[in-house]
Amino acid sequence: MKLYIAKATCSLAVQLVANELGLAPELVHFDVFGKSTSNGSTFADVNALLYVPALELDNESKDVLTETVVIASYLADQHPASDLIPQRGTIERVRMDQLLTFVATEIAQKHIPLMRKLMTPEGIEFHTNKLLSAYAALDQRLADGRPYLTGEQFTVADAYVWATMWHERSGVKLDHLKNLMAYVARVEARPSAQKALGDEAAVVARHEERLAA
Ligand SMILES: N[C@@H](CCC(=O)N[C@@H](CS)C(=O)NCC(=O)O)C(=O)O
Repeated sequence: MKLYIAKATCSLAVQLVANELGLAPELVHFDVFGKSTSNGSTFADVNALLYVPALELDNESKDVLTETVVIASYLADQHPASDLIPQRGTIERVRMDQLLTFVATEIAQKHIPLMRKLMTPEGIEFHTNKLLSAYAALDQRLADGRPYLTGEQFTVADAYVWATMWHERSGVKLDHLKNLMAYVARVEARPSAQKALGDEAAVVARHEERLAA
């Protein structure tokens, strides 16, 4: 499989999930600003909408999956024994899909215009308050001392929240959310997260070398 990623973005969630599962997709870096890729391919041929993550499967038709929630869920569903996601059709799965959609829409997509400095002062205030409420809801979930968002078990939702902790780039202050910050450090300490960061840095460096050559 080929996983298209960008530096410090939601694609880290998919990398982390792949690492938890012991998968080793080939990583291709897409520069979201310069639009080039680390292997010289044209990213528009992979995802015409020009965003990551995108996962090219190994099947005959080389299907490409997009959307962080879909890719992370697909990989976890292929390996049910990993317990990274509840089984489809259960109420636990519905709750998980609810949580993943919440992270995608109320966190990840609220950050992006803030990080890119695209907003009016009113827009900044609106998105900042939305993010504060969303993160406070996660902090509240963790207030009973559970290690991960749904309890003892690490899941794809934890991977996604960790990958979208962009509050510093967005200028959103979260230091008061002690449960959340301790939880994020716990996720980041997992070998799968550390490997994701190291692999990302390596492919970004290879891409930069290629551009400089
Ligand atoms: N709906 C997509 C959005 C993914 C997305 O926003 N990706 C960002 C990085 S986190 C990106 O590649 N942005 C480049 C762009 O939109 O130009 C998802 O949830 O996966």
